[in-house]
Order: sequence, then C-alpha cells, then structure tokens
Amino acid sequence: MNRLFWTVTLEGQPPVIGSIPAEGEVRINIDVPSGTIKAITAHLYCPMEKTEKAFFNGYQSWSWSPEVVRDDRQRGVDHIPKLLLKQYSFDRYGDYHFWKYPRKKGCFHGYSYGYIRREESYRLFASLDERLGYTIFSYDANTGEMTITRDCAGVRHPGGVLSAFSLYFAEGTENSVFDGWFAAIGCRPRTSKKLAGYTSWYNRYEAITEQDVRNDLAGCCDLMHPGDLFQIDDGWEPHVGDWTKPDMEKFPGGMKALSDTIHESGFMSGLWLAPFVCTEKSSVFRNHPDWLLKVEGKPWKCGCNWGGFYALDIDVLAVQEYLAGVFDRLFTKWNFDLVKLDFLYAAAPFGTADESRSGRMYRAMELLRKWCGDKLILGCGVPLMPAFGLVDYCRIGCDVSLDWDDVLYMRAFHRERVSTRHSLDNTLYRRQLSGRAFGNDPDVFFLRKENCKLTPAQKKQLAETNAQYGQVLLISDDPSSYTEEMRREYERVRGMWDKEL
Ligand code: 9PG
Repeated sequence: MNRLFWTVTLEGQPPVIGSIPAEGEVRINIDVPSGTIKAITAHLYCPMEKTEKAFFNGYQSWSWSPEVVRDDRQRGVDHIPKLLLKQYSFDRYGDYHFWKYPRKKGCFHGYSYGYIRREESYRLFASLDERLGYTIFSYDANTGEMTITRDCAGVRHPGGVLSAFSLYFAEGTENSVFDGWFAAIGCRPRTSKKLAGYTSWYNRYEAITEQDVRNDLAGCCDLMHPGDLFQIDDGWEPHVGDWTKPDMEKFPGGMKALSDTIHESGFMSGLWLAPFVCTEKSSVFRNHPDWLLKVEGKPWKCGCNWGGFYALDIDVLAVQEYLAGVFDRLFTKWNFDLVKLDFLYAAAPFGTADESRSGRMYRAMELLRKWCGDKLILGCGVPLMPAFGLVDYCRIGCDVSLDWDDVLYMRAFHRERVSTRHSLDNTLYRRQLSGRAFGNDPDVFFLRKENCKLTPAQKKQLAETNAQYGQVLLISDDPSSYTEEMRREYERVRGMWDKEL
C-alpha cells in the first residue's frame, strides 16, 4: 500500500484535497461549511500480481463474493434483456440499480472491505464506519488503481467536522489483519455460542402446514441435541407483510402452541419474517398505501419473490408502531426465542437528502435490535457492515439449491441467485467475519436422498464446509427418514463443527 489521495467536494464549493500514507487507521476529518456533498473519493495505487488473489465484499448477504484473479470479470445485470429485468426486478436484489458495473476484465468492486493476498499474506483495505455512506472499493487490476468512493453524494451536511473517510489498511496474516480491523472498529460479536438446528425452508419451501412442521419436529427429537434451534421459515404467514397471525388454514393451532411444543421437545423456537417488505395481497399493502417507501412517487419493488414485493418506509411512525407490536407479540405472546429477519436490504435501497443509504440501513438495524431486545436475531439478505455487532447470527451467502448450481438459464442472472456452488464460495471467503462481527450462517446442508439432487460427494463437501466455517449449522430434512448411516454422518459433521473455534 502507498499513498492515498483524497478529494471532498461540496456543491458549489472548491474541492478540498489531501494525501496521507495508506497505513493503519486513516481518518480523514475535515471542517466544512454547510452544504450538499457532491463527491467524496480517494485514489490509491496497489498493483496486483498475476499469482495473487483478491476479494471484494458483495453488497448484501446473498451477493456472490468469490476470490478473483487479475483476469476475472465481475458481472452485473447489464447482459440480461431489459424485458426480463423489468419483469423479475433482478437489479433490485443487489447494487445494480445504483452502481455501474464496468463490463471489463479485471474490474471489481466491493463494499466495506476487501483484500489482495499472496498465499498467506493479506493486504486488507477496509472501512471503520459506514454511517456517512458505504465505502465502495473499486479496483482495476489492469492498472493497479483503487478508487474509494463514499456513497453519500447528494446528502446535506450541517457544516462542521465531516468524517470523509474512516479507513483501515493492514498487511499480514489472515488473523492479524482481521483482528486488527475489528479492534479498530471496536466491534465485538453479541454471542460466541454456536447454534445447530433445523429450518423448514429447504424441502417444502412455502408449502408448509402445521402438520408438516410437527412431523419434522418429531423427527428432530431423535436426532438433534437439547438446546438446538427449531426454526419455522416462510409459509406460516397469510401474506408477506402480515405478521400478526398465521395463515389459519395452514396453521390452525396458532403459533404459540407450536412454539410451546418446540420448547417441550427441548429446543429453542425460531420464526422467519421479512419485516421491511410486503406483497400486493397483504393487508399492509392494501390498507396502508402510505406505509410504502416511494421512489419518484411510486412504491419501490425489491424483487420478484412471491410474485413481487415492496419496501416499507421505516420513517412512517405507524410502520414502526406496527413492527414493534409484531415483535412484542412474537416474543411475549408466542414465546419465540429467535427471529430470522430476511430481505432486510429493502429498508434502505436509497438514502434521502439528509441521510445516506447506509445511514438508513444502520438505523433500520438499530430499530430491529430495539424491538427484539435481548432475543436472538439471525440476519439475512442484509448489507453486512451495518449488521456488525447488531445481529447475533448472519447469513453470509445465497440460498443453497437442491442441486449444484441451479438450472442452466438461471446461471445467467444476478449475483444473489440460489446456488449451492455460490453458497460454498461465500462460506469460505467471508469466514473471517464469523466470531468477529457475528456468528456466520452458511445456510443448510443436506443428508436426505429424496427431493435433493446433490451427489453424495457434493453433500459431503457442503456439510464439511459448513461445519468448518459456520457458527450456525442447520439441516432442513425430515430426520425421521434418515437411515442409521445418515445419523452417523450427522454426528460426524457435528463432531467436526464442535471442534472448530
Ligand atoms: C424464504 C427464503 C428463505 C431463505 C432466504 C430467502 O434472489 N432470490 O431470488 C432469492 C430467493 C429466495 C431467497 C433469497 C433470494 O431466500 O435466504 O433462507 O428464508 O427467503 O422466502
């Protein structure tokens, strides 16, 4: 690493520029008059050898974030036909709607941190605080030029000290650079406890009923250990957005009785919800058009799951009151111990004239923590750094598929798509966050034969990678179908996982 040349420009004012060695903690605080930020950027020359590998952290949990070499390409969604893009909103899952992907070999970008490494020696570049705006590292391996952009153009500053950049640079072993970074942030994980268990998603998906869940629970009793997690995923609610009662046809006994049975079985109970979104069919959408986040006067679509879904506006007081009530019911009436909070990126696709995108995301995460008190949160579909130290556990990759890399045509789509292959990459390449920011959830592994096309070798690789790098270790099978051999394999994988730090 060498010198960092930085520029801060406010609308209608001359740029302020400076340079400083890119070493250790670099905090650029400058005094500015009040005004609107036009651009905050920095440049750094850090060439990368042909034999070196680099990592750029993707926008959110699901964003595929592999290590790359100089000749690789990072693909956005520009290659997807406009019609498909409009229909499926693939650009809304990631950063595509606000960041331009250069269609050029060797050009990469990432959020909040990244590194270039030669074997065991890492050169880490990272942010210490993202509140003013995401720190976007974009790199051209062809020239060795790194551009650092603070994602806060258009945001008003009241005048006074502007923390233009809070950066961290370090060179050394994996542990030394990541320990150094987290010490400099002052971030500690909320828990060091490991979490094993079950989630209902990766078998019947949304098509779960109370009977299915009770059936799987009975199977889990003969396999899982006391204190493990039994988590009900998407499919219990009448519509995404409506979280005050279950779908009474599918869950006639209600959620409290189910949570109580989970406890009687010796497990912690967990429930999935996507607090910041709703579908058109939900009563939230139909009865409260004023609760929706509007962009240019129109509700903001966040993707195509459930036939399309929209963001709620966290600044509408009634939304906050509604969600506070939802969490209160869930924890105090229904007795759940953990919530899997999903599609969180929807809270902050944009900032406002007074707050950046990431500032808004931090605020959304802090609201969740306030509403959940000391209960456990498993974050999912969330930009990672605003979740540091706030969620107990966090998904760090996309959903596994029931095969290796999903169907062929899907492979052409976005970086957040469902894929076992991509999930494994993220489990490996975001491993350093586990035990430092939160406990990493690598997503589930499979032992079952039915309804899963992974080969025995792929299942083994998935199980062992999750056991080695995850603080969370979940299955999504009905264990009553397990053979003796599968039970032995479960214990073997758990044994491996227990031994890891
Ligand atoms: C419930 C699921 C499960 C799962 C979550 C999340 O980009 N996509 O098309 C996409 C589809 C599904 C998805 C994530 C991304 O799954 O990760 O564990 O809870 O929601 O609906």
